[in-house]
Amino acid sequence: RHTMYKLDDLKYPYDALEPIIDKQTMELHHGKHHQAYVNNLNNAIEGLDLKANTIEELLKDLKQVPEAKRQAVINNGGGHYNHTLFWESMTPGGAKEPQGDLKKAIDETFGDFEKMKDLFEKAGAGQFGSGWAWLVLEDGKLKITSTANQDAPISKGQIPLLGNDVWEHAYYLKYQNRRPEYLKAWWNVVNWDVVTKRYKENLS
Ligand code: MN3
Repeated sequence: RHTMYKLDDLKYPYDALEPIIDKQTMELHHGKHHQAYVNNLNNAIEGLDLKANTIEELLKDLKQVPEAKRQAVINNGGGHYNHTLFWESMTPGGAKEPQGDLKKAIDETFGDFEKMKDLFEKAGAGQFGSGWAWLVLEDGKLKITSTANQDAPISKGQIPLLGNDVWEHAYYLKYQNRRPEYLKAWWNVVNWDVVTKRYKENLS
């Protein structure tokens, strides 16, 4: 059995996140970079007999992928999964703060929302080279972390709630070398409704 992955359209136009993320960056990031991860993932798994039906099932159990193809699946499957979560976590004019139980858990874990954002920005700024900053659930607890390249938290048993892409392709046209500025501005386009929902669904 063999799933072909595809790139979904964004739920908002490429210019919807202006001025925080510019239209050209969105066009290239979604239409070229993410599309390339999907294409390369499909090439990597072509002809393989995999148990996985979904990208989550694939990344949670990488041992099902033959060793010769595994790094390509980590890179491109992770690229597909991480970016899908990234697009879904942003919207123009979304809820600007976490709500309800997630807000409570953030306050209990990090002190308050501002401290959580600060830790997240530090994780993103401190990730050497390309990678991601994350808010994840691990053993039912919130945690700020980062990953290199396209490594996906779900491959380490963590559940990603929110991730920001700190590859230069995500911000360089507008922010150039100023990654910390991009990380700070990015909060303006995060959709906390979606993150709060993801938290509820995964806490069980
Ligand atoms: Mn990217």
